[in-house]
Amino acid sequence: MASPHPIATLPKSGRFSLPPVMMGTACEGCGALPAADILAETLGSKMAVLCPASCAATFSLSYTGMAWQVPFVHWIFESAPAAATGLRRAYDARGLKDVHVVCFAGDSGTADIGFQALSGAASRNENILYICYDNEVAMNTQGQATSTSTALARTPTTPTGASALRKDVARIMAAHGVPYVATAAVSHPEDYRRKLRRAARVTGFRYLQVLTPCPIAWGYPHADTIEQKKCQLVWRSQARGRPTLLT
Ligand SMILES: Cc1ncc(C[n+]2csc(CCOP(=O)(O)OP(=O)(O)O)c2C)c(N)n1
Ligand code: SF4
Repeated sequence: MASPHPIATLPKSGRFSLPPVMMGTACEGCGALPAADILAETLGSKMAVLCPASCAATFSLSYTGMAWQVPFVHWIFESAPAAATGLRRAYDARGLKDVHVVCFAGDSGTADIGFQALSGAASRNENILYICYDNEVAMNTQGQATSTSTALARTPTTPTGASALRKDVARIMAAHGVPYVATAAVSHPEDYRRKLRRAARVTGFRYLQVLTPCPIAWGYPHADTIEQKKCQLVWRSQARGRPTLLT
């Protein structure tokens, strides 16, 4: 049934041009869509994107087309940073050093199964931009808890509440000594844009974690994704538990 509310999250940049919600590959109000679209708009054509298995990988491709207007790789779940390393080397070997190689991965692909490859790439200071879009669950497989789930969040694998220990990947990346680490939220698009622009000026491993609400997992009306209050509330409550790194 058509929503009575306008969809605030349709891609607009022209780099991420197919409207995935209309293709039925992403849900209306998905917070990861504006995160992808703003990335495409900000970095433009000098970019190649790599997604491990996730909702983003799913809405990036369909049988009939690809949402990204730049080279795109759909990679296996556990090793996106390793694949991005190879892609970086391939571009460098061809003299295309100005092409940004970007991993766009969910929080489970980042903090859980992909963590070893992430830490390896960070330790080597690979020249890639890693973006973790954080919806705090493994949503492509129905919302299991991840190690970034909010404490006490009820999910199919944590019916009585997720662990009180939440993995702070941004701080762990900072502890690797990489040149750029930041957090953002799609409720604050200007701040996210600014951090993307800044990350684009840095050489070496860059980590940006962007909070992307998921109306299905979080259980709020689809049209509210960008509503400042909701995101801010989540953001602030997270920051209370563990100071958030904002560069
Ligand atoms: C080795 C392996 N294990 C499990 C899966 C199934 N799988 C695909 S996507 C996914 C969850 C992804 O979660 P996240 O990275 O948080 O992204 P989201 O789906 O929330 O966008 C899982 C478990 C897989 N593709 N490969
Ligand atoms: S389930 Fe959530 S994260 Fe996945 S496409 Fe739908 S809204 Fe986006």
